[in-house]
Amino acid sequence: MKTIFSNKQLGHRDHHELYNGELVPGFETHARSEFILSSLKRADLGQVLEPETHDLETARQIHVPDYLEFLSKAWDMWERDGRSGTALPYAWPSRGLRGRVRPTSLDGLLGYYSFDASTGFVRGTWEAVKASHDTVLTGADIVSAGNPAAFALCRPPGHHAGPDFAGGYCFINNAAVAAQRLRNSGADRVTVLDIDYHHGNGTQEIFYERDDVQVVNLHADPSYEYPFYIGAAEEKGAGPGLGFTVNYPMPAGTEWSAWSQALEHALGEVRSFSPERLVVSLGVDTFEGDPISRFKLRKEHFRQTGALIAQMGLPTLFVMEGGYAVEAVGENVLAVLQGFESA
Ligand code: OKP
Ligand code: ZN
Repeated sequence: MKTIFSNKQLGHRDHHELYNGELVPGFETHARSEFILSSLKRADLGQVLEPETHDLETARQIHVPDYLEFLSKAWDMWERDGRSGTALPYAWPSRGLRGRVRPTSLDGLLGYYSFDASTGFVRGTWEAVKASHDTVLTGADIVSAGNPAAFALCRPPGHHAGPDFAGGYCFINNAAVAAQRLRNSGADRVTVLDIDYHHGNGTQEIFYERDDVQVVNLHADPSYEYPFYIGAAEEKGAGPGLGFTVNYPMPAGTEWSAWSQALEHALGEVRSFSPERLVVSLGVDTFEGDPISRFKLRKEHFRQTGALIAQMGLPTLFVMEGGYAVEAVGENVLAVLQGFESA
């Protein structure tokens, strides 16, 4: 299977995030993609291609244009203001605040267009975000061209980014951009299957009222885990989208037996939707050694996951999301992709 990746995606680096009351080096490091690349190359999984350069037209179908505009300018505004470090917000429009009025100052805008303090900007952030977006679009086009599968090695990840907000290390929602692109290329129904440890709140929100993109999430129960306020089983979509969002929240300590049962059930839901294309939001932070997660999957389980997904027989685009056990992330991702290919 072909992998798409650009070195520009490494330029989002040396950023910090708020964690346990301190600013610490971001868990979402550029080293993650380097470990993944070296595992794929060592196993000779297939060619690694540079993405084509794309405009933001598809992204504008799922994100608010002024949000995209802000992403492209946030760091420049920060620097022009004489600031250094990581551009992070410290105030958000919450319950009781209007939140509908767009402020004019940089600090106001940083909070207006985000929901947490783990998603900061540094000098190379926008170039990396744009390249990650180009990577996923190139991957979607490879699948549309008739390839059975492709791997968009996205970084920064995307599934927490909503129509007009960043969060959870995510800026542009790569998987959602891909799903929209596949729709534009003629697929009537597309499924996004999100197997990252964290709920893909951004993807859910983007497609919540649509019946053409099914969104299926397997994740840590938000009643104890980030992103906390979304991802319950009762959330099933709204309006024409009712029934096209499916959530499988799971308790801390979940092991393969329970996780794989949820996956089999989820795949049944996908089958009854009968999509023409599948986008997999691939996080391997369900790994037992992940530093910020509490599930217990191991490498052999990632292999089986890939094989189960392959049984769907759908043209599939894998889109990289989370996974923070940096030295294991390459092998775990490789296991999913090899499991898919060998099935
Ligand atoms: C992104 B993805 C440390 C706590 C966790 C955000 C987690 C984002 C996960 N600040 N912060 O879904 O893997
Ligand atoms: Zn995650």
